[in-house]
Amino acid sequence: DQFGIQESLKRLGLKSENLGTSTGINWIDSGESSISSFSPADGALIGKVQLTNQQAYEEVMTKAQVGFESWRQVPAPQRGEIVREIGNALREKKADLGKLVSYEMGKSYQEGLGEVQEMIDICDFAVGLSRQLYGLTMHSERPGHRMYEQWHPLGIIGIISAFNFPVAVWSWNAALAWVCGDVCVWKPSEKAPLSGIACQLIAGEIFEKHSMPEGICSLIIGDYKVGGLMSHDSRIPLVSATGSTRMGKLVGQAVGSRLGRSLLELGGNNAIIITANADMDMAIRGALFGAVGTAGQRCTSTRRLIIHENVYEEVKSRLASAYSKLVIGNPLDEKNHVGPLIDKDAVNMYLAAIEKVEKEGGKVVVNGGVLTGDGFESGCYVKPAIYEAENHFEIVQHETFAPILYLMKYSSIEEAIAMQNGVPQGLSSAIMTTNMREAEAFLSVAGSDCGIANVNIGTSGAEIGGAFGGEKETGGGRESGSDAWKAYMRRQTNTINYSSTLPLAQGIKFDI
Ligand code: UN1
Repeated sequence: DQFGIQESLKRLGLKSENLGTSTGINWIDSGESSISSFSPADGALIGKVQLTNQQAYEEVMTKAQVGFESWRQVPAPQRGEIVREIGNALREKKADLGKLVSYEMGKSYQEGLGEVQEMIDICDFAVGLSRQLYGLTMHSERPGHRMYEQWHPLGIIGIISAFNFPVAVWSWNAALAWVCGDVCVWKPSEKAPLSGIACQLIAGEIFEKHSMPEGICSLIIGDYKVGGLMSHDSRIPLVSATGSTRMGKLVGQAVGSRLGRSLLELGGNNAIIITANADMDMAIRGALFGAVGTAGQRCTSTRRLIIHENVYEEVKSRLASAYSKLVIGNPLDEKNHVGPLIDKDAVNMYLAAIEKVEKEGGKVVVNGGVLTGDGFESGCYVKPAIYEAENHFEIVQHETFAPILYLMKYSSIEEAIAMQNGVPQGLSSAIMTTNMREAEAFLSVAGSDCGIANVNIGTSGAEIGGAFGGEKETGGGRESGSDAWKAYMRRQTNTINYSSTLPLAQGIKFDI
């Protein structure tokens, strides 16, 4: 146990067999079979987690309904105080949780720590927000009348999260939902369930310490079928789902058919435009981390580089030389830059994408391939690859969750922006330039159509203070900072008549 994994698991309260389904710190035995969580880092079994069935789900939902009845009555700043303590508990457990995330998901330990930091940051944000759930007041057209709006909690929030950010995405939703007065039912990815259980224990203990109802914070385990229980459940007014566009369409349609709300955070196909006026050191650094960080498994990963023809060859050769220096290996070993993909299915999708881009006419710049031998026994380690491709290629139009970067050439900024926008997804985008006209054109009404548009920063690594999400097939949802909290509340407009007559609005006369 070179990296102290077993001690971390113990400190986080994880066992080799875990019940999974829980309300607060109370486990529900569903009697179902278990799923096994294997580490893509070394292929070892980390632990087993029991699946949630319909009956266990019903138990969770009943507790959640009861929990909401009292949680909504707790003043928002007091709810914030509890979220503050959850943030502090995460500070204490940062190293252990970061290590588990790295080991279970395969991202580097540094990125595992970064993910826990995002959780701490959103807790801090939510604490402040708990005193700022502002509504507007407006002037009534009638004398002796006052109008204002207030924000009330929605109820039970269903959270479906993906393997690539197995814990942070939950926290962006849960921390906001809790200060808003909602309760949460979370289905973490079935590919990283132990990280979910660790978080459930951390938050559950804080609610328990404050004698709060267990149903404020619940966990269910399973695949899309268990997620489907939530999508179809009209007791859940909002389902927040992060994952593939395919999954998002299923969730969005199911929730929409009952006229519920969904907050969708789906695939990206993010590009960096590198102009002839770019600071080239920054452009290479930004593209490199964007494309190979998290082994290309962020929804914000850089998938396309749109490069001005005058600097195309320079970018291509500098990137190829940077790629040759990448060290691939165990994500817990801090000398390595790139860890494994999540599982063998992901490896097969990576290989299929490489085959496809070659078939469509892509030209290899840096060869990919699956690594074998010492240290790569899990079969999940792949080499980050670069191809010259065209934007209209079917594979380029598609999000492949792997480190494959496509290079393309442009000559005018308008053309570059059209290429950047010319994909079905609309999450993140960036331009590398020191030229003010280019930067402003990219940010203008005729510029990037994405939810995130950066200048001289790569496509990944959004801070929690901004609203996070994207357009088109990315699903349109916004979570995390800015006023994303409004999605977790219902707005009520109140008109109060303090006069002694009852005039009708719009000047309507109605006398008898
Ligand atoms: C995701 O990949 O689902 O902007 C989220 C980033 C991170 C979040 C990514 N803050 O790269």
